[in-house]
Amino acid sequence: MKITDAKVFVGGPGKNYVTLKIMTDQGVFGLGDATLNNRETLPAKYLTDYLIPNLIGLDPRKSEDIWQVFYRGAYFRRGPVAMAAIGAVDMALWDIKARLANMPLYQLLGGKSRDGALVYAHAAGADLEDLIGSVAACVAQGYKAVRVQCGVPGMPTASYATPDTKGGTAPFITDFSGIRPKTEIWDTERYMRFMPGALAEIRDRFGPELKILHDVHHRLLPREAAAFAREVEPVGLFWLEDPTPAEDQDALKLIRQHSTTPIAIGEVFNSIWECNKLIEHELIDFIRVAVTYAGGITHVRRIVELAALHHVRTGFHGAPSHSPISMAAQAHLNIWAPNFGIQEYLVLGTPECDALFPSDHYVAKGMQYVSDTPGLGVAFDEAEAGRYEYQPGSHPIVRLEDGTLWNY
Ligand code: CS2
Ligand code: MG
Repeated sequence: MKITDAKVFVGGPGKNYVTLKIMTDQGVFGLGDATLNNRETLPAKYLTDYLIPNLIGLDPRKSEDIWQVFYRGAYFRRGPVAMAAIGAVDMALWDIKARLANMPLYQLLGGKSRDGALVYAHAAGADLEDLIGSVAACVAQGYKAVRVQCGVPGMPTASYATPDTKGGTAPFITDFSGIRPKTEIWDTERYMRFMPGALAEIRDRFGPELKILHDVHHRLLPREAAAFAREVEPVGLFWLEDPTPAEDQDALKLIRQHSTTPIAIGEVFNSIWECNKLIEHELIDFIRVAVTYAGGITHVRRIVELAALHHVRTGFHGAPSHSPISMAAQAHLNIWAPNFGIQEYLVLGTPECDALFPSDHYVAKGMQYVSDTPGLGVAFDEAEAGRYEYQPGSHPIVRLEDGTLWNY
């Protein structure tokens, strides 16, 4: 069996999804997602210029060897661009393998460990009252877990993932007015004074059953993060996400020494080498990697297996930047992983997105259910894809009031 051709499509409804399709001489094909938010053309180029020419003629069933060749053979290893491109190839090869076996992917991983996988929705408000309305809307839809982000009084501009005005919807991160980023202003002191009380108020309003998550988005220094995690302990958060940047894996020790608030980290990691210490030293509770830019199913499964040895549960990234293809790959991992925790899930299901990526996976009452369609269980309508093209966009950057660049 041989790979005969592969194509890359960039575009989609409101997002630049990077979709890979690998064809074989037996008519079976596979799909992968290489979307890297606001850098989408780069994994696409890595695929067309290097990986695809090297794939032609290979046996698509050798997914492990192909992964090793692309990872080690590059000499310069890792990084989000290469790992997103390798990840897309890997997903497509697993899709082919499972289609050949005539089984849904989760059967090849070890079968179902649960009927449905818990997901969390996003709630956001320009102020606390606005946020309470947004949380209530999620609860009314049956979500059992909600990430809450709130505008901070006196903060010079709306901060991460909060709407500028009341009643607004939380903005998608990408600004499609161009590739030059807008600037948000951040003030740690205002945030630290306000947010613990806001989280406590959400707990009071919605009671003990609701799983409350909060994303600090790398904005605090390790000492501030430790103080914050300790202060919010009475709220009983499901998790506190990215309290401080984790490039310095040892910095997380300080948080652990001062607090038992569960910590979730990893959405920006591309490999096991960025989280092995966090996992082995049990400094986090949830690992947030994504199959897209952490090297696909082959590599993320390795991270999940390491995490399982250390009581670290999964909480894969699921921002709307991921296409339904990688969300499906994650859904199969979630339904199998013995150490599954939760899945971030943003309603992708616009009619346009469903038309481009038809699938029978679904979310009901805050749980995700995986279809038994062989493979990843997602199709790709190439005629629909022809309606879209790449739109340049950017993430904001963050500065302090005096102009110092800060962490987005
Ligand atoms: C966020 C992301 O979902 C999350 O937890 O941190 O939305 C993140 O801002 C984007 O993926 C950046 O591209
Ligand atoms: Mg996050």
